[in-house]
Amino acid sequence: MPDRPRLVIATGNAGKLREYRDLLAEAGLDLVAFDTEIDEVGETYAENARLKAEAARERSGLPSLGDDSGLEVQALDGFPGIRSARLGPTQKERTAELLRRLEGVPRPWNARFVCLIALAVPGRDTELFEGECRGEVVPEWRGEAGFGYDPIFLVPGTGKTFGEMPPEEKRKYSHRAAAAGALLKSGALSHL
Ligand code: ITT
Repeated sequence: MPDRPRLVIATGNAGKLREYRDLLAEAGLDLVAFDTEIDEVGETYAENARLKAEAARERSGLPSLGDDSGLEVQALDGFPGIRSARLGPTQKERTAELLRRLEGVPRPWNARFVCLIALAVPGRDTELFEGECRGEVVPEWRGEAGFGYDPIFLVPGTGKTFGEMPPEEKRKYSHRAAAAGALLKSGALSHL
């Protein structure tokens, strides 16, 4: 059997990597994880996703995918947004810090998750794909599935947080699944 084309997933986040292994399975690629540890100095998700993907492409010489994502709470003017990974040293602390900032703010705490994927292939212009998922932040931690803010993000109409959903259910709604779906549909992975 011929070798499958390789695609670098430029992340140090194990939760993201797990999701890409599932979401991109149908593309038949050999996914390789590589944490570029670059400074996320961009002012948008798109810029940061591009920085990650292009750094991985430069260092590996291989097609590379960068993901920049975050949670935006409407009542906090979109905070933490692109700073979602920087609210504290552990996810428990990041979640607690977000809930602390929401104390006294009337509910519902409408929010959305956003995911930007950058695909950087040697010899090609970098391409961008976006996905979002609208929902509500809840004040108590519910469930242990997924990663990040999943246990406090309630998905409308399901009665469940992402933390209470198995992976196959989260992928029906998630911002990352939407972005990965757009990437697959574009055909950009068909000829790597
Ligand atoms: P890499 O940059 O190495 O990929 P990171 O965790 O630093 O990993 P980001 O800068 O894109 O990634 O930060 C995204 C943060 O947003 C992430 O750490 C989570 O806290 C949160 N987040 C993103 N997608 C999420 C999801 O599907 N579920 C829960 N939280 C998510």
